Amino acid sequence: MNGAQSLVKTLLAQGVDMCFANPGTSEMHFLAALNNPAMRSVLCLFEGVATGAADGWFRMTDTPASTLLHLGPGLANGLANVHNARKAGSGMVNVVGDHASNHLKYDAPLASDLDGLARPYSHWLRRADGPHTIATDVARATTAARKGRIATLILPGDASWGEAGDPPDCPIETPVFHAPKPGRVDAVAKIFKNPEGPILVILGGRACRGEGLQLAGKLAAATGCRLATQFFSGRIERGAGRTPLERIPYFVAPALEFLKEFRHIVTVETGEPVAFFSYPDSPSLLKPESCDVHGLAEKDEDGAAGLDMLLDALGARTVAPKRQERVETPVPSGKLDPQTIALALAAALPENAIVVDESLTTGRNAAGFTLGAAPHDMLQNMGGSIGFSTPVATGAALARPDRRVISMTGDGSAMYTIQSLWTQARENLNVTTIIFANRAYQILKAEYANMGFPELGPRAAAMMEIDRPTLDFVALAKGMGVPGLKVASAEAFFRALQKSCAEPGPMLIEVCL
Ligand SMILES: Cc1ncc(C[n+]2csc(CCOP(=O)(O)OP(=O)(O)O)c2C)c(N)n1
Repeated sequence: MNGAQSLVKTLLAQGVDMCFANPGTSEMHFLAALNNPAMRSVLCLFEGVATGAADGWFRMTDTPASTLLHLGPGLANGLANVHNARKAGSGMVNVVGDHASNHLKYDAPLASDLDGLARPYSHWLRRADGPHTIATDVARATTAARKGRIATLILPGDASWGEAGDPPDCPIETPVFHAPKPGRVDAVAKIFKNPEGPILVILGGRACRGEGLQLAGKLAAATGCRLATQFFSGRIERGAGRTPLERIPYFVAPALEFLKEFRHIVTVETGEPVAFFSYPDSPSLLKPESCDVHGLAEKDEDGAAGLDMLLDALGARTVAPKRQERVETPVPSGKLDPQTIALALAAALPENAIVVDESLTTGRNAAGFTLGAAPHDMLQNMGGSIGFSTPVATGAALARPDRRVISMTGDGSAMYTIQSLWTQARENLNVTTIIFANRAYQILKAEYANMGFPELGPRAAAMMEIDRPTLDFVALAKGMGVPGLKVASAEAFFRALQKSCAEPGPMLIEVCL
């Protein structure tokens, strides 16, 4: 058994059976080892698709995927979506091939400071010493990744092709998220007993779904506190029957307005709300000065356990949770605008869809319209690096082939990682890609004004308009094997959505705005 075979065998033994790959010469032994039928390998035509797909996979399985990346440049191409995954707490095991150790000193064309590139983005980083230690390296990497961390294993050619012997048995270590200390819970319970004003509980991480969400629903029902998320969340379970969560607005002025009434903010697996960007004469922290922030559970703690302890302290464990009613949305008609788009989505959303949201200006304020839609999961970009939706949708669809994935993206964002469509066609994935084609980096125009510029000069405007030449997304999709439709009215959008959900496989809808 060589090092690469030992690596694949250990990944499988550790429960990692998916590899998003973009290989090169230094990974040929790894490729050969991927012939193991237990390991599913999926070719991505850009490393940012591979790392984004690994993010989507983790969000829907709570288990890491591996990626196969080619030396420093391959990793560099994938880093933007590693950044997004890191912010969302999505673990992955990046295996990055490198030159054999004795070749590095010659500074061959693809040699670079690979360790230096990987370090700031990796919670766990190791360069394999040799074939014999690869199995234990992989077991440690997967342990870190299962906890939602970025693990990067650099695999020099000689470690890959050298004799490794049988890999040792490395038991799977189940990740442990500790409950918060009782003293912290007691302090929060005191506030609920004597609040001196309204309380907002902000949920993040794993607390936005499953048990955590339900316990938060009990807390809201028992105490009348409001429940919210930050503007972006990794994965929220929402829709009819789920505990509804409000959303703190994106821009500073409406966020200040939203938060101004609260005397206390209690955070669960997240921090206090901060502005996405800083602006001249505008605050970075969004809560009012008179508001106190209390951390019930930190990001790497068990928020559900904290909420359960809090409910116990308040004697409210048996209260029925607050739940969202089903809202039947009539099919909208007429012009396409953010509201009719959101209504069409709410009307067409199938049960248990996975919505990946990079809709930017088109969908920014639309989330409220889908609160009462059929139950679904919502995945959002927590790292702000665009080119997120199409790869994450690809990974989510591979993770949950039984569910329809609705990937919503602005036309500018779509162009970063559009080749995800090719992987979706090749793997016949149930993804509906919706492109909001407003032919501009629209959000940046608003940000330009927010920075205080009264007028948009022609040269600055040209850097934010993507209308010349006109991007034909249906043609692009066709070229990658994905059927597509252009729509120009709310009814046509609804019908296209319905059609895409009724037929297996990928489809693209270009929403002409
Ligand atoms: C990697 C990266 N590069 C650049 C940006 C800056 N940026 C933020 S939004 C945006 C344009 C988004 O345009 P589009 O997806 O069409 O959405 P719209 O604003 O038109 O709704 C850009 C370039 C970014 N966030 N990430």
